[in-house]
Amino acid sequence: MTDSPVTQFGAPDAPHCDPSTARVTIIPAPLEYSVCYMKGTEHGPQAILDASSQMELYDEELDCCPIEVGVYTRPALDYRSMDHATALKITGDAVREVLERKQLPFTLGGEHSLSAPPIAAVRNYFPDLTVVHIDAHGDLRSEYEGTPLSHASIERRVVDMGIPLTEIGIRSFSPEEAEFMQTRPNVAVVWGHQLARGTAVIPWERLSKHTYVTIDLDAIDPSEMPAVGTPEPGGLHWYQLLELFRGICRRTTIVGMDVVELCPMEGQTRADFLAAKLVYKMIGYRFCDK
Ligand SMILES: [Mn+2]
Repeated sequence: MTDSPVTQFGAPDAPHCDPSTARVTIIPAPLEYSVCYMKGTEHGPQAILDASSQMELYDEELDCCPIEVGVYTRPALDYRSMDHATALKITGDAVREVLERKQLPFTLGGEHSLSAPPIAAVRNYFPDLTVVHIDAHGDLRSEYEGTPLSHASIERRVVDMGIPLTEIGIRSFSPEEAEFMQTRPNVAVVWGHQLARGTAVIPWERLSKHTYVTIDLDAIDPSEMPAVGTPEPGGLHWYQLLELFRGICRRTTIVGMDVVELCPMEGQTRADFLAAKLVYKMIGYRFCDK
């Protein structure tokens, strides 16, 4: 363990973090404005970076070191003394810079509301974009607690952008969201209970050539991922999530992704480590799966 905070994902054994040659840029986004239950997700990105320094960098499943594709971690976005809308704007700007360098933007949250600007930025580059949203919650409210920028409305903003949306792992849905689904928006939902019972059919045909994947860590079962602001029972398990993500990688090109809502808890380093390892597995499947 080092005392100083880790600044590069996978450090200290990560020599492959040159920003000019990297294929992935990690964007730490410690955003926390509209959190409604457990607070602390602003510390999520740093906890992931810290835990990443404890990972082995060889992937036994892929028989390679995914870090070698080049993974640069830019300095964390600084939201201090900024309102929520401005914070979202600079998040989108950061993603745009990464896209201009022809790299994959990988944002680490922070609360889920941060996903909207990256998705909008990526869609500007890839107009056929579809979004896969892996989460316990539908996040389809038109607004929540008085703001349309809320983490609980993030996927509604995706629908507003006219982007086809596929939600997976959902097991917490409000009456408003159920009513919204009756309007037949361009949204498909794979429920948590269907995954648990083995009756889920993933609508792969909805994926276009280019896909953005957003993973809210509360999609994972709280027994494995306790450190989230709004835990829900009955979630995905580690290998189930990996298989799902790998399946997406095999059918479409992922051009942007994020992992959000880690809310580090005292004594729950397993959760930080799971998040870090998930990020690394995602990079591996995206770039190294033959
Ligand atoms: Mn959620």
